[in-house]
Amino acid sequence: MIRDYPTTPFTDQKPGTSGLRKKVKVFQQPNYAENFVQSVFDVIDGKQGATLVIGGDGRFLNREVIQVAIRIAAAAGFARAIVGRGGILSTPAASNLIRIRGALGGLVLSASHNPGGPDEDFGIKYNIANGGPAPEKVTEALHARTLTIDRWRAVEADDIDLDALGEVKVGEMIVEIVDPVADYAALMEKLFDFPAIRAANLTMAFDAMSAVTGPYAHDILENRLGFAPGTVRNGTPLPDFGGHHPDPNLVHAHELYETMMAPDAPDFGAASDGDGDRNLIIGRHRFVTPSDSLAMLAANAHLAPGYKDGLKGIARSMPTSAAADRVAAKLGIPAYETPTGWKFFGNLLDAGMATICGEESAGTGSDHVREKDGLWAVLLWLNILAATGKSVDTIAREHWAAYGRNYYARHDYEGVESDRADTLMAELRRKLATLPGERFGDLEVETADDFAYHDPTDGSVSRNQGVRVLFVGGSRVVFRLSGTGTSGATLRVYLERFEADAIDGDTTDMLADIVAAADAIAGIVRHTGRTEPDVVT
Ligand code: VG1
Ligand code: CO
Repeated sequence: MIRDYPTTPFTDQKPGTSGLRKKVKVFQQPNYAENFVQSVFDVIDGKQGATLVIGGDGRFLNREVIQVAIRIAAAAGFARAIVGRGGILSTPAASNLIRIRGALGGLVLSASHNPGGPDEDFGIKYNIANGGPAPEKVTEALHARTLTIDRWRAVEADDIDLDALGEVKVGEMIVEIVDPVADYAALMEKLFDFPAIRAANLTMAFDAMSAVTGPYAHDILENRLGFAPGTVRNGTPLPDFGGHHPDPNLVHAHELYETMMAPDAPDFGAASDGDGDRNLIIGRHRFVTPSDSLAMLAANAHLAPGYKDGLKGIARSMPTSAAADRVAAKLGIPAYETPTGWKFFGNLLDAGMATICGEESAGTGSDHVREKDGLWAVLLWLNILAATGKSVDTIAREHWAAYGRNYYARHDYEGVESDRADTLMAELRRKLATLPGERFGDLEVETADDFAYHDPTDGSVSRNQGVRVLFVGGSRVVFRLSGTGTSGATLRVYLERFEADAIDGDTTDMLADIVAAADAIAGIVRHTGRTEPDVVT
């Protein structure tokens, strides 16, 4: 029996950088999640007889929304829903399942690196048949639908047991509960040389941050690769991530950083985020910035079986440092610059134009799925360490000696009043035309613009993707507002300086004049009242 539930629109269901993210309390309003899920199904074609993948990062509300989504999917005509056991699927594992099972798409329930729990964040994202986040034309249609929706439809059925593997029927739809790890781990075994990693006898610390990668890391790192029990820390997914912020950076993964800087540090350290698509890489006594990690992975990827034939191209988001571009130039392959957010890489990957992609926010991945992939990056690093016999520190230093070093940092100003942040950006945009030629200390502005992306595969254009100010000599500052927050605005300021020879500098010292210029240009202190960023990554 299918039942119609009358509803009225919510005006705040516009997807951001990566799906719809709101406070749990917002999602708990009657009809809120239902409206969004129904709106997704209302704007996509081909549901009759199709397969849908559903899974999430295990955060508070995950199971409840999955049960509802199953009933709405059954009413929408799907023939099969594939759901991770316990409602668990990491974002890259969901992407893989969509691809290998020929699904029409998938619902990924996550607010990723945002905190979880009854007073924190929840999120829903729709991924399309290639396994990747829906592109803007889909999210725009979806948003428009949320503004007109007047009913959602669901089959009348009880909740199912999400913890029992196997198949059950909900209405006419088969729900298949699958092991969330098995297919993903098999894919990793194909891409990387597991015997070589095993034989290298490396030591490692992996912080799963009480989020979704725990079961994946236990199976892949400890069971399949033979790392010592205890290698995986915080390996059980918790609905509130143990009260922590599952964002793998030097602030929120501070304990891992301490471990890796200690005299008895293991060879390799890594962490992942809420939904398993990000990675933090820290070698023994050597932190690697995500932008550098992308460049180093690209330069050495051919050492792993999955990439032995080389790369077709490298893509990075605009705020990500240009270190990867230098690798692309040396390899004689194209480099692409896209707006922030993984959805912009999908077309390049589908077209075979890029093999490896990355973002400064600790996201790297390849054409093996259509999402960024935290454990993939960890395994590629391990494969490179095993194949070369070198330490992370040696690989980093040799890389900088060969390519020069892009000193890089991101300063985040969180919880800024939205009006003030908007005013800052508007003022900045107004003065773009007059910035070239202006001097800030020793820095002279060469060009300044508001980044617009012209997708080379489908001709679509995405404007207003961040203000970038380039200085003579290759230094740069980028300003944009976050599209993943759930309260107020977050101003992100991306700072970069290239040095061909001085590779041993201290990042803070090397960026000091650019930090000063950034404030002089944008009036950060004047607009936000903040004299220091909340988070430096
Ligand atoms: C942030 C990052 C961006 C990333 C996005 C989703 O977006 O900057 O690089 O793709 O989060 O990552 P924003 O708009 O807040 O800057 V995740 O791990 O939350 O799916
Ligand atoms: Co994430």
